[in-house]
Amino acid sequence: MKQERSRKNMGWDASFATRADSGDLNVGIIGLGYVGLPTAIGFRDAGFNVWGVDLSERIVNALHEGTNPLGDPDLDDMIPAPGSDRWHITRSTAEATAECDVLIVTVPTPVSPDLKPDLSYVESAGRAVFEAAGNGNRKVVILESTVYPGVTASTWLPILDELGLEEGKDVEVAYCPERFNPGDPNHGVRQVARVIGCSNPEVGESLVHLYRRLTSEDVRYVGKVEVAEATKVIENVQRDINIALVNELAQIFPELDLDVEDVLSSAATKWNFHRYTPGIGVGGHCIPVDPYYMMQRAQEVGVPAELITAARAVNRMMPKHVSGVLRDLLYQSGVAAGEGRVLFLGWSYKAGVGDARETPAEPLSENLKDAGISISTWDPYLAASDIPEGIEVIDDISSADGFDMVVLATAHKECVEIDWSALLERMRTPILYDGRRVLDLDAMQAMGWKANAVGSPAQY
Ligand code: SAJ
Repeated sequence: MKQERSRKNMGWDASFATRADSGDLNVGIIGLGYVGLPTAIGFRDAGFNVWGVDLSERIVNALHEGTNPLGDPDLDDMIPAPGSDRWHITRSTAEATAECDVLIVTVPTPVSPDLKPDLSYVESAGRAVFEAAGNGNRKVVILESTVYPGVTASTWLPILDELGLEEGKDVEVAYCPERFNPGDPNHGVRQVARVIGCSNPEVGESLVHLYRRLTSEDVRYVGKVEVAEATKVIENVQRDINIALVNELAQIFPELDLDVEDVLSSAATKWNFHRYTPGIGVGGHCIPVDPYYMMQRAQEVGVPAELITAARAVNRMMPKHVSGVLRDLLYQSGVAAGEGRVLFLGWSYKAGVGDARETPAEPLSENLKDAGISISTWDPYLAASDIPEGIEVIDDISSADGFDMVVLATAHKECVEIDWSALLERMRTPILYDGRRVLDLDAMQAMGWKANAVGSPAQY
């Protein structure tokens, strides 16, 4: 087993690429969340000595016990056992910075309640690293969090000036966007292509060697930091716009007595038609967030991001649109205002993961509750504590009884595969609404459900 190097004052030098190729580097990961923890595990699995840093005592204690502190079940059996070699977990950024050649910052970049980018985590993590970087070590500091072009320079370089640190002498700064896909074992940190931006091409090219050991996919140096920053944010902007298109079509086609899924499936026979699926809304901490970064940057340079803004508005309004359709279905089926009982199958923002961040189920339920409708939910991936106050949590789907409508809010496999005929028997009113377009509506209608779905003409 390779002996861990005890060399202090680590950092970049001409041997960096060679050391990266042999795994002979100490790599620190700052922020052990949905991206940082898999990244830390990935670098350790790739043979590097890893220091993982998180401010959360809960996360650090769980990892010291060898347990998974996150809701992603894919990580359950990937957490190194206590005492594993090349695996150091600490709450101290300074300790990791002193021990590491490379510090990778994977902290959250949320948007504030007024939908402005919140860069406070990036700023504070960078400051903690730079304060401990020392002089002359050329510590490599890589930001992976999703930002917009210019954030690394505008947030970190002033700190370097304040601390009297110099790029190229005391630190090297780079940007390599995370492309981690929660709940998708085929696109983990070891199976996704990466791009690296750095103002110093020699350093940038040497970092290709570092990430080539992490992932089996393409890794390339793409030029200055801003190129890599822009790459990631537009990847998710494009996705938001594409989803907004099908969500807008899902509002138009039922008025033409057409099912949007029939039209989309037909259009998908064309070689370059990209298939997206309408839903109750767009959740998560990537797609509904990242466009605001691009919008902010465009506004700063005086170029209106009209399409990006409009698409974001369509997706953000989807839960409100769907709640109007659901209320109409209930009332048309004789359910008196203020008396309806609705069951959400799934609450998570995405199938196969236990993550309620920005889930559209929340605004949808709030709109319905405002109309006096009571909401219950069953989500096998979430704990009761993940569900907001005022929503009844069902632990066992076979106990669900007396509802007027069931909404498939998240296409978890477990939700799609429930015993639909048994549930039908226990419904007070047999209204079904497929919010993720994964059910066979004809089969459900034949079973006895009033089978409805986002983008499908109403069945009363
Ligand atoms: N959604 C739709 N219709 C679609 C696709 C998604 O309504 O056709 C909804 C989902 O239900 C969810 C939201 O959009 O509420 C986001 O879904 P997502 O599949 O984009 O999943 P995320 O948010 O986990 O996005 C991540 C992103 N990965 C990174 O940022 C590294 C995204 O870039 C990936 O493309 C995406 O995973 C993926 O491919 O699954």
